[in-house]
Amino acid sequence: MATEQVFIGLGANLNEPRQQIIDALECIKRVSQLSLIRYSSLYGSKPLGPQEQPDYVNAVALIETTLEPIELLRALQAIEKHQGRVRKAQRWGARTLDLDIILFGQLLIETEELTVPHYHFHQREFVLYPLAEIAPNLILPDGRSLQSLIKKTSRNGLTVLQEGAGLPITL
Ligand code: ROI
Repeated sequence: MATEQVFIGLGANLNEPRQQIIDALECIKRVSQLSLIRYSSLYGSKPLGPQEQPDYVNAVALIETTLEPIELLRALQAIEKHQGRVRKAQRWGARTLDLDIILFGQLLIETEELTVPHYHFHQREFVLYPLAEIAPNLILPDGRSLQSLIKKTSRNGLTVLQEGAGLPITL
């Protein structure tokens, strides 16, 4: 497959969530056929869904890959599993690590396992603002600009926890 630019959303709210995100970025770097190009700061966000769970740490990463979408999904699921994610019955409950494919080049994918662009991301402040930090001029496959979505989405208490440069990662 040709090289595609892919944005990945990272989220965690259990077991030292900041460290979960940093470890996940390190793991992503080690996947073959994939390069980690850029990543956002770490953000603190209020839980979307049930409120009786801890705040989240969120970030977005840009990678380049020659993997097929389903192969990338499998690689990300392996990292989630490696970092102790157990899929629970409760929908929208707390999680040690969530890795979502937000955009895969300009592809539209709709299968049982994978929907790209990621459903609802265009209303989620904890995806849009980190995304804008690393790709401010992004245009979505449907022609909308990222900036137009941001204008419609409040920060909802989103805070920068740690500037990107604070991560112990060398690209
Ligand atoms: N809420 C926030 N703030 N961040 C997330 O990454 C996140 N992920 C989820 C649900 C449970 C929907 N809520 C979230 O999967």
